[in-house]
Amino acid sequence: MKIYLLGRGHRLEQIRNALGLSKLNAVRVDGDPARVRFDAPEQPLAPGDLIIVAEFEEAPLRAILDNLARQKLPAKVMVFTSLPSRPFAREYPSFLFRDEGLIYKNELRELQRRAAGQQKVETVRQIAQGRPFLTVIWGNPDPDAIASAYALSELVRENARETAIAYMGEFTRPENAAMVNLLKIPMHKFAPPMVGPDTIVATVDAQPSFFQLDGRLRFDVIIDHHPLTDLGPHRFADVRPTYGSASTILTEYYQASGARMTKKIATALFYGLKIDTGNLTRNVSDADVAAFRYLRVRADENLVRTIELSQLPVETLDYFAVAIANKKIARDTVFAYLGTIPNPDMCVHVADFFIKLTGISWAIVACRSKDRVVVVFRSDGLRKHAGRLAEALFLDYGSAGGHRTMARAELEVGRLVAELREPTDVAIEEWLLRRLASKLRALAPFAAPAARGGAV
Ligand SMILES: [Mn+2]
Repeated sequence: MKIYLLGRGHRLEQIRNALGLSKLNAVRVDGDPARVRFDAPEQPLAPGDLIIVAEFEEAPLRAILDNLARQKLPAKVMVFTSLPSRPFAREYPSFLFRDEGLIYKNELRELQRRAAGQQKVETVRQIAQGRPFLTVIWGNPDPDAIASAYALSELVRENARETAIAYMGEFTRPENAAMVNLLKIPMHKFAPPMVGPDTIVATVDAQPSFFQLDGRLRFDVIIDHHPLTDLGPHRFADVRPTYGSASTILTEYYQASGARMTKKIATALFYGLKIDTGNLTRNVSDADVAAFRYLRVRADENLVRTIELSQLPVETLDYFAVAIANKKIARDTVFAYLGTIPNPDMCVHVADFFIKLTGISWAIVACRSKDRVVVVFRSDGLRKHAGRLAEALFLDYGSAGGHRTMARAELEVGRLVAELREPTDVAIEEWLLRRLASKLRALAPFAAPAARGGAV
C-alpha cells in the first residue's frame, strides 16, 4: 500500500511525520497539487492506495479536489483541513473528510474525560488519606459489587491506613462465592464494630437510600450506576445511570489515574461488567464497550470461565438423583417434588436442567423448605406464561409470579393445612399435582383424587 501526500501547510508535515513513525510507506507528491495526474501510466494507483490531502485555504483545496474527482481514481482520498468539513463532505461524497475542529473536539472530550477521572481518583484518595477505609456492599454480593468494592479498595490502598470490604446480605449464588475464593478477595459479613469513629465508609453499586439502617451508617463515598436517588450528606459521589455496570466506572478510574491494574483486578472488573450487561447485550453504553475492550486483554479468561462454570454445588447431584427418580413426565410436561430440603435453590437448578430436555415445554420443580413450599416454573414461552400460571394456581397461598419463561411461587405451609390433613411430603406432593393438573392437563394422570373430597 502506498500513501500519497498532497497539499500545503504544517498539517501535511505532521501527517508525514506521523506516517513515518508508524513506518507506513508515504510519498510526498511534488509539483502543482491541483494538476497532478494519478491516472498516467507512470503513476499507477492500486486500489489499496491512499491519497491524503491537507490544505488550509478553500480555493486551493477545491482545485485539488476537483482535479482528483475528475480522474475517477481507484484509491481512497482522505482530506484534512482547518476549514469546516461538512459542506465539502456533501460536495465530494466519495472522499473522506476530517476537519481540525472535529479532531480537537474528540481529543478534548477524551482529555477532559481523563482529567475528570484523575480528579475523582485524587479526591477519593485524599478522603481516604490516613484513615481506615471500609467499602460496604448492599444486599447479597453480586459480581459487579464485589469487583467494584475490590477495585476501589486497591485504588486507595496506599493512602488509607487500612482497607476492608463488608457485605450486608448473603452469598446466594455459588459462582459469586467462587469469584471471591478464586480471586482471594478479602471480605466479611458487615458488623457495626467495623465502623470506627474515623472510618471512611464507601459503597459501590448502591446508594445510601438502598440501606435500611435508620441512618446508622453515614456514607462518605458513593460510586454507582443505578438511577439517582437522594444521596444525603456525603463527601464524594459519582452516580452514572447510563452505565451498564459500576465496574465500568472503576475501570475508567484506573485508566485515567494510570494506577496499576493487576490481573486480579482486571479479571474481577471484567466479570462484573460481563454479568451486569449480560455479555454486553443489556444496558450497554459506549463506555461499557470501551471498558470491556480495555479489560478483556488484561483479564484471566480461564479464571473467568472457571468462575462462570462454578454454578452447581456438588450436593446438587443428590437432588438431581431424587428429581430424576421421582419425576412425573407426560407429553411436554415434567414435574418433580424434591421433598423437604434446606436450600430451595435446588429446585431452580433441577428445573433449569429439565426444561432443556427435547420435547419438554413445561418443567415444574417443588420442595418444602422450613415453613414454605417453593414451586419453580420453567416454560419454553411459546404461547405460555409461567408467571400468570403461577399466579392463577398459587397466589391464594402466598406469593407467586414471574415472566413468560420463568416463575416462582412460595406458599405458606400454614395456609395449606386447611386442605391437607397433615403437611407431610406425600400429602404436599399429591396436593401440588392435583392443583397443577387443573391447568396443565398432561399431569392429570398423576393427580390422585383428593382425600375425603378435599377442596382443590
Ligand atoms: Mn451493578
